[in-house]
Amino acid sequence: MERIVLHLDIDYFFAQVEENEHPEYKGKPVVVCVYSGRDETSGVVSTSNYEARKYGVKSGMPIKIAIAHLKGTGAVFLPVDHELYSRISQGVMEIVSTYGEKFEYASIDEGVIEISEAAHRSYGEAKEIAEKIKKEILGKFHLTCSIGIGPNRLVAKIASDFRKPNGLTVVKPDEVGAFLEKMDVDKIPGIGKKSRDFLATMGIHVVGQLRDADPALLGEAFGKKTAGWLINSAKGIDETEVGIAWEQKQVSRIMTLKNDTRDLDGIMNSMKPLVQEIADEIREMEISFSSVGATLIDENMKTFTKSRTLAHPTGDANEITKIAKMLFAEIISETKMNFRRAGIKIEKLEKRKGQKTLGEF
Ligand code: TTP
Ligand code: MG
Ligand code: MG
Repeated sequence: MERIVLHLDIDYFFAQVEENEHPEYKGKPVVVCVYSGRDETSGVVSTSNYEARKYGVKSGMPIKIAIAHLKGTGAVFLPVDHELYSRISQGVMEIVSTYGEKFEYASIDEGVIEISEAAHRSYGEAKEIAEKIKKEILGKFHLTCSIGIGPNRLVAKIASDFRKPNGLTVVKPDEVGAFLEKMDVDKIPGIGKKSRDFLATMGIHVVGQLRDADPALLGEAFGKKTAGWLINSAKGIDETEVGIAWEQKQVSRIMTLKNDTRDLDGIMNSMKPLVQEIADEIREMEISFSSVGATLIDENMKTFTKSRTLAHPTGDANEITKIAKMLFAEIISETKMNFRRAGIKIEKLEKRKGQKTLGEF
């Protein structure tokens, strides 16, 4: 079955948040820094706004070099405020997660959702969903982001990076080949500087060349498994599912109800297969959770979300049903409309049995 996947990446995330916090910085180069504390200007650039990037400032660059690039521009240098960014990140991803069937928190400023069903397998509808998401994030958080839509996670991610800032790029299945062909090979996530340089020695610079490369030669150079992955990626093939990656901080499922309703038992009945899917993932990933959330979206597409933190982490799926029911009841009691979509999520995930928590990865 063909899928439609949407990848969202917030534009110059930390710096954009700082611009919102300090409107007086707008228009100036803004550089967010990780200070090492050795002396006043030692450390590296975390990120910068687009004004600063015009002067060649980049993530990972020593702060001293950024200062030199920006001399005389009135640039602002700030320390990172992780707590603030992570709070805003969660708010944004909460919005994103309600628009598709499966959601994955891919990084602090990236979310992936599968929208095959939400978009009725139509790329036109998928694009409308993307526009709505952008509008909601701009309205609620004053942040712009860039979105890519494609038949899988790989293509969607590359597409999200294609036009930045405030981009929206849709790549339909029959456009994948032409879309990737002329890109430098390091546009493929996972191909870093080392692989890129090595491929260059084989005369492979762009994705089309990688796609058409001799599998045997690539196998000799990279090993069979990596070679297979390289060629598949160059063809734009990626079978990985949304919502089962390691780094995710929540597992969520959402669906459209058969009829618009505010009947609690009816909603809970519809939730059974979703809870089952979440329970399967809990088992597969050997995780426990300590927060459960419920989302209802009414006839006017207004979203209501509530969540509850447990006293102790658990892996028990019955807890999900119990708490979700309570949360749905609360939302219903505080509203008057019927609901069109309903969803459940678990958060604050940890590996079970004394294994590392997800946060440590
Ligand atoms: P990115 O999405 O890579 O970058 P960005 O959001 O700043 O810019 P854009 O997406 O518009 O190109 O990273 C997200 C955040 O992660 C970024 O705002 C700061 C942080 N970060 C670092 O701290 N160090 C790094 O080297 C990178 C790449 C990002
Ligand atoms: Mg970003
Ligand atoms: Mg990012």
